Amino acid sequence: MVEPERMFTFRVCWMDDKGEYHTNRGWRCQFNGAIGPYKGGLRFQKNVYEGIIKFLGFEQTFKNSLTGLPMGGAKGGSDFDPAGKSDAEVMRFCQSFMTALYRYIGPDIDVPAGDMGVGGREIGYLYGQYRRLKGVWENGVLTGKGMSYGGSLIRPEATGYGAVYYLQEVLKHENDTIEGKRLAISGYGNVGWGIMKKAAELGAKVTYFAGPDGYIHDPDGVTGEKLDYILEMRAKDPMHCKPYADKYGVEFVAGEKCWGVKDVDVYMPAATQNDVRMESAEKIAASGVKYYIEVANMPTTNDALNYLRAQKHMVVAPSKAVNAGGVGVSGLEMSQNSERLVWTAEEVDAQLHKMMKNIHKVSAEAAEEYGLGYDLVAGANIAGFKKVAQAMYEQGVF
Ligand code: 2IT
Repeated sequence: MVEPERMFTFRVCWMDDKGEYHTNRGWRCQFNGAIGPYKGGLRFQKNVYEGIIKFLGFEQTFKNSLTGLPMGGAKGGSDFDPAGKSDAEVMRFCQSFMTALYRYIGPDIDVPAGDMGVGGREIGYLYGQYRRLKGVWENGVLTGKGMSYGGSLIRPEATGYGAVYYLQEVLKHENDTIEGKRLAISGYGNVGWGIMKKAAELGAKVTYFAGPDGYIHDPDGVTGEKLDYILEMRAKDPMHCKPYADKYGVEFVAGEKCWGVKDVDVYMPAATQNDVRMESAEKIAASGVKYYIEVANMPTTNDALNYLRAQKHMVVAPSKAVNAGGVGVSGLEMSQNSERLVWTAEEVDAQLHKMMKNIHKVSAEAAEEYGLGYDLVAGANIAGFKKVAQAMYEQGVF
């Protein structure tokens, strides 16, 4: 189970707008296909290498199992750096990437989606090339598609919304509610933005958020038109959040993360892996804040996570459960594609909500069953593992 079923590397050559050629590396890790077609995102980021794709594929296997839907685990991507690239350059890169990958994927084989650096635009170019090469309408081959060719409503918001729904379940367990809660998050990408929006809808607010250049403290919370401004700011320059502070006259602390601030109720790292290391974990524990809800894939280093889990006053929730609503709605997109139907936003949102409640429930029950108390980290691992292990045993050694 710790060995990927297969993992491959491929060359991706593309031409920039000046007519110069570039060569990047692409990867796809088909980690485990015991419970369904391989499923997981593609990440385009300069720092990507095999190790990142492999850990993401491993985590994806158990996350997908937790959703309750029939999806195996996979991950892929490239060390292509999308920063500063034109639309045409991104298109040519995506076309070349798909030319290398299309033989190995399909609606019943492996279904990629987005991750960091891969959004609706990239999925569109990737799908266009797949369709051109195969000459069939198989839109179930990718998820995160645009609504004009088989996308699902709520997919862009699903990860952030799901994370807040999961948080609500944790609060309920602790006889607490979401109203009035102040959240400190990192990241204001697709996922962070979804958290901001859903939190505001439910009477909570994100009062701190961190970006690559530092963190923002907005005591009134990111709500209303500020949510639109976040999108605008990100589209212009994804590396800086300081413009938010300049526009709204709030505090900006350069070069720091908001881990350790005391005037919040919940921490939600929603940026990227290894965001919270031991030094930050110590500050978080000392702050007295009770809830530490991971959102990004493995945002906490192992030592830091063990340290936080050992804090008696804290409740810690793991990313593979908290962020599973993203791939969960990808699973719903696959269902819609095979039914040739489009569900309403209300329908998808209701399914997402139900899924997140169930993930929390089966995690809490699994931990309880093994005498571990309310240990959501262990519970998610156990619950996710069991189904995959069962399927592997029943299918025999191969
Ligand atoms: O980390 C993840 O779960 C994703 N990037 C989403 C994967 C998917 O197939 O929707």
